[in-house]
Amino acid sequence: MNSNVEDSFSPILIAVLLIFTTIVLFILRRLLKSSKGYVLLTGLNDTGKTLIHSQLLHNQHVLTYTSSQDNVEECNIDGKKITVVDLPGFHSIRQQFFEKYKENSKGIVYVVDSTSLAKNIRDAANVLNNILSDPVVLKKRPNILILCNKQDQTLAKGASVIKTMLEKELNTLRNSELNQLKQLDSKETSKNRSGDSSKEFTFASLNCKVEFAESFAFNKNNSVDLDALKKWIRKVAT
Ligand SMILES: Nc1nc2c(ncn2[C@@H]2O[C@H](COP(=O)(O)OP(=O)(O)OP(=O)(O)O)[C@@H](O)[C@H]2O)c(=O)[nH]1
Ligand SMILES: *[C@@H]1O[C@H](CO)[C@@H](O)[C@H](O)[C@H]1NC(C)=O
Ligand SMILES: *[C@@H]1O[C@H](CO)[C@@H](O)[C@H](O)[C@H]1NC(C)=O
Ligand SMILES: *[C@@H]1O[C@H](CO)[C@@H](O)[C@H](O)[C@H]1NC(C)=O
Ligand SMILES: [Mg+2]
Repeated sequence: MNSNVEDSFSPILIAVLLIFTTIVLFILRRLLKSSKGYVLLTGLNDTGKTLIHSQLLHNQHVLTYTSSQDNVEECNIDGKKITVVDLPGFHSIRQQFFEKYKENSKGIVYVVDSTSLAKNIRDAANVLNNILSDPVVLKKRPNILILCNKQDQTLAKGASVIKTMLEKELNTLRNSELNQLKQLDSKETSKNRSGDSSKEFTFASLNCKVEFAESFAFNKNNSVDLDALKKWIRKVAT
């Protein structure tokens, strides 16, 4: 009996065990790596994404220009290392960069310029709607933060006003999409489907969690307020 047990711990068995353990560890590491989540900074151009990213990265005000590239950096958010991606907001390249990162996003920050939202409400709602109705987003349900930036400006609208404005515009947008679908539908099948156009759109009715926060990445006194954003990032990326 005893000699049998000793036999089973032969060098060959130990070698096999070692190889097996190595393979398991290797696979585990790959799995952990691929589930690593990004926090994305999205939104229209000129809303402040690149400046926010620079402030998160090295607490620094930089001169920014319209981005044509993605900025992927590991940021130290109050002692925690999290990869934050700054995406270009220009309309013709916006989508292709979002496609690149959406699969691996744990959190999506939608940055709004709180001083010019009234003027850009159509575009702002449209781009937000594209994110909210993206198949990958619907499936993976990342946390979403609508960041009302440039709060240092006196004309900036507050988060609750911005929430109402976006809900109203998203409601209009979704109803007109629904009506177009209905028209197509009635032409093809002459069925009378009851849509839910009577239901007003609210962020609360969505499947994923949407939160709102205010920030500024710059002001005349060289101060910033990104506390709410940092708190949210820490919460989401753990
Ligand atoms: N007053 C004020 N200005 C800001 C703030 N954040 C950004 N800006 C300014 O807004 C302008 C646009 O900022 P960017 O960070 O380049 O904007 P972006 O979202 O990266 O724009 P794209 O790269 O084109 O998508 C710059 O002149 C910034 O200095 C803010 O909180 N307050
Ligand atoms: C932002 O993009 C729009 C087109 O989508 C353009 O008209 C506008 O000039 C751009 N703003 C800046 C500051 O680049
Ligand atoms: C289709 O529904 C509308 C109201 O939603 C109604 O007025 C209309 O009569 C219906 N048509 C048919 C063919 O059922
Ligand atoms: C900026 O500084 C001035 C005086 O140095 C102060 O009166 C003002 O309140 C400050 N503004 C902000 C937004 O901190
Ligand atoms: Mg930029």
